Amino acid sequence: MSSEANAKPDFDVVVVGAGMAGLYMLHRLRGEGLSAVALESADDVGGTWYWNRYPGARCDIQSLDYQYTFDPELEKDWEWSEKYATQPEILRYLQHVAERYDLRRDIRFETRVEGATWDDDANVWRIKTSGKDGSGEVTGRHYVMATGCLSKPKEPEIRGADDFRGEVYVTGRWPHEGVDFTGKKVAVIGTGSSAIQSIPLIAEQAQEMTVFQRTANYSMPAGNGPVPEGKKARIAADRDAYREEARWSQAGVPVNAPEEGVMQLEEEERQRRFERAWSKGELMAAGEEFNDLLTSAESNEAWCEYIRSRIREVVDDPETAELLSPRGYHFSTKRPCLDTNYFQTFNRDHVRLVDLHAQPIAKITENGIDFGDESAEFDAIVYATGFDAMTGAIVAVDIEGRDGMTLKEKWNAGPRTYLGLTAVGFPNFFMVTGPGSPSVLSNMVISIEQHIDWITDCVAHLRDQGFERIEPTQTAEDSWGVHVNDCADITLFPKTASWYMGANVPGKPRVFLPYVGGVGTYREACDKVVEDGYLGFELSGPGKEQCNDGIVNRLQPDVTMMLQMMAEAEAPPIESLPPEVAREAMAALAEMNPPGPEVGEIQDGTFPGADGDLEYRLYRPKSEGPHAIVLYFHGGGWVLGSHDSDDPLCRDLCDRTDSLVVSANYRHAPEHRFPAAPDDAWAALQWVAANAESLGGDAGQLSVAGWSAGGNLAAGVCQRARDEGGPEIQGQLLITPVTDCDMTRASYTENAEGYVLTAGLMRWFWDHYADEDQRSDPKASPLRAESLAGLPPAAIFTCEFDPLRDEGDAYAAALANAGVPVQHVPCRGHIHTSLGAVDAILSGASLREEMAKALRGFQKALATA
Ligand code: NA7
Repeated sequence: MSSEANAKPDFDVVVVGAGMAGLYMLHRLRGEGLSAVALESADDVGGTWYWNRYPGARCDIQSLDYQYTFDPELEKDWEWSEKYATQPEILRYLQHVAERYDLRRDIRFETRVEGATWDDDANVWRIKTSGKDGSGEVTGRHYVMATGCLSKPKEPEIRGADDFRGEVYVTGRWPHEGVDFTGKKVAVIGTGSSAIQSIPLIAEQAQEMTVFQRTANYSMPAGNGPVPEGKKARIAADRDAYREEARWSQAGVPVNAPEEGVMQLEEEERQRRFERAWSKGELMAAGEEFNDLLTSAESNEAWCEYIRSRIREVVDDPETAELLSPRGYHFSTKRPCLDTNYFQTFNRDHVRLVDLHAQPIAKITENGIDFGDESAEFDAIVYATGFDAMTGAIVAVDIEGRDGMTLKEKWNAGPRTYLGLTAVGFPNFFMVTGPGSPSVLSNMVISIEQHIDWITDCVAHLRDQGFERIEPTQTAEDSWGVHVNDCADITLFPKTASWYMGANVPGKPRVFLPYVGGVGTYREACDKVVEDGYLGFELSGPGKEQCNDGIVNRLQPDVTMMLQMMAEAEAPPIESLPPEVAREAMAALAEMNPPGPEVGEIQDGTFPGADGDLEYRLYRPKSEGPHAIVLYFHGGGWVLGSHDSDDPLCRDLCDRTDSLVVSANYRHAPEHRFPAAPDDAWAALQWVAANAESLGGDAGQLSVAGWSAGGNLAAGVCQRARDEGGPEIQGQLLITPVTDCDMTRASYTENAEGYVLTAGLMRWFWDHYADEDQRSDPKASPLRAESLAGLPPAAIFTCEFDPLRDEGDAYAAALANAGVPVQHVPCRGHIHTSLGAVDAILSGASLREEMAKALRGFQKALATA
């Protein structure tokens, strides 16, 4: 399309939608002196709350939280009548907002957007509309889709749906005049949130009601009633603090952060908390009691079973109760619900539940529904079958970007965005609560306000700085996608075929759509992007260009969380402590770690070190022996640590490899400086090899492993065994090992501070451990060995944010050069301490499995040799 360069568009911003997002967008833009129009297909404001007028439609975030927070005066002005407001009340609220801020004058109602095309010469969006005023075109410098996450109802996808001659209703497009079901035979298809809210009320009127259920849902009693006084008082006491807490919370509502997981609690306490969560009537109540519902399948299942027990209590017929009991997916991985008398409704004689797994719908006929071997007649069918969530409404409009590609084409294999706000190829285009942002996993109002504020500030900044366009870089978009997946992958969410995964719409790519890292973390990322001069964006305008390319979140999400917790604890740096105090601190830290998996047996004992007895701990698998043996050396810079500090990792390796793990201690510096540790490690190797059988192991299947300084010792014993003709070692697993005393490598500078193991701490370790002139001895710096040829196969794990990264990489490269089979695993987004943090750093779990695989591989090599 050609056009006059830099033509002045009709508006600074064209917004699609006049729901909760569109209204606030208009208000903010006006405040910044930016011209804007909102295009809305409905004849009034309200969005979701305009369309979803089915009986029983309510919010299920408390009204005191589910409201705008941008203006304290607006809050003072409005009183909610219930804990969970009904759709009519929320719609009235939004109409009140539209009036209060005189927003309607900037909204074109009954105007549908047919398509939008970016004019790359003029830097404007050309938006084609149709509607009550005929078809037309509006141009805008910026184009904002404020179309909502759940606004495009999903097609029924049931054969014969068009044949039915009776009344047809879709919950998401309910008639404004309401529906009277009195005396009617009604079918409801679907048992999601909309169905669960509407079924009890439709049943009040209907003569007969049949509910067709494909998947039972986890639903808790809403306990609706007057606005809770406690919450009201809390907000009244310090409104600003409360709202600010919401903005930085996990889900946009201030909640208590629990410290315990479900299974950590005694049965009685667990039950007490289950009951408290159940009776609270809040979606997030269980999350306030337990910290691992979204990460531990076992914990989640315990809560699910509790919910099932409550369903059984309510539903009279045991078979119906069982059918209504959700199974086969984790709580919260599909949107859970709050209800009022939902399960009780199935005790009514005129209400029937059909299990679609046992009796699938064959087709819809003129008069009713054929399912299983039955044919039933209905006067009305209600589709409560959900939405083409998060992306549906956005790609429903043909949005054509810079290179003629549509957003739909770009998202063919799943949505790709930067921050869930913008997309490469689509300059000056913004999505409110788009895929890749917290959106549906949060209190939408808080997320909407955050996005609108960000977009408005951005557009104002561009104007003030003389920029005409903004577009994210490919690096930024790609790495945001990686980060969104990293966050999802440590939760149970991706295990369930839900609409969060796009799984409810046939043919839709299976991609986890929202950002699960939390509202606060997300806000921090968005703020950082701005603070860093629009990191990851290209900005340009007449005579000027700017691009601060980069990545906003490079650490694994749980590593970030761990670092934040450590920063909050404000513990003194280890290198500032005397060794004995540092050891106590490390032991205390180890006590706080999750214990790691159960193994068959654990035995403590002593073995003869190079200069006196030393302790070891043996981990025996549950299976029958004899087992392959892994001799393990703990980390701690030759100064700290013990078989206790690395206990969870040893359990994990034992469990995953089905090998006997012997964690052998060694003397520590500064009391016993170099070469005490390598001498003890050597003694341990000989002792284990000589006593393999009596330990229950197979001497022919002996590998060594170690983390950090322990990796250094493991590498060292491999060299010595080679040089001294045995014992034979099948393989070496080196986890972020120390391999060299050279502290000038780039990783020492890049990761000098902020990632637990600091450059200063490494210096402290070396100073305690070895004299300068001893450090280049291969026993201290295995990388400096004259030759690395003939060493056992190695698996080397190095972490991106570790001062030791480069020397681990160098050792892997040097071994490979020397002809040693090497598996080198660079661990993206990890720090020195993350791999051993079993059950604490869940993003390390797949890497721990890789380690185990490597160890098993060493054994297999022998078996097939
Ligand atoms: P949901 O939560 O997507 O629920 C839709 C329901 O309809 C769900 O039980 C589906 O079963 C069922 N469904 C969908 N398609 C079919 C077909 N073809 N046959 C039978 N059953 C079907 O949408 P809602 O409107 O209830 O709630 C949406 C959100 O709005 C809610 O989470 C809140 O955030 C507000 P399935 O589970 O896919 O097996």
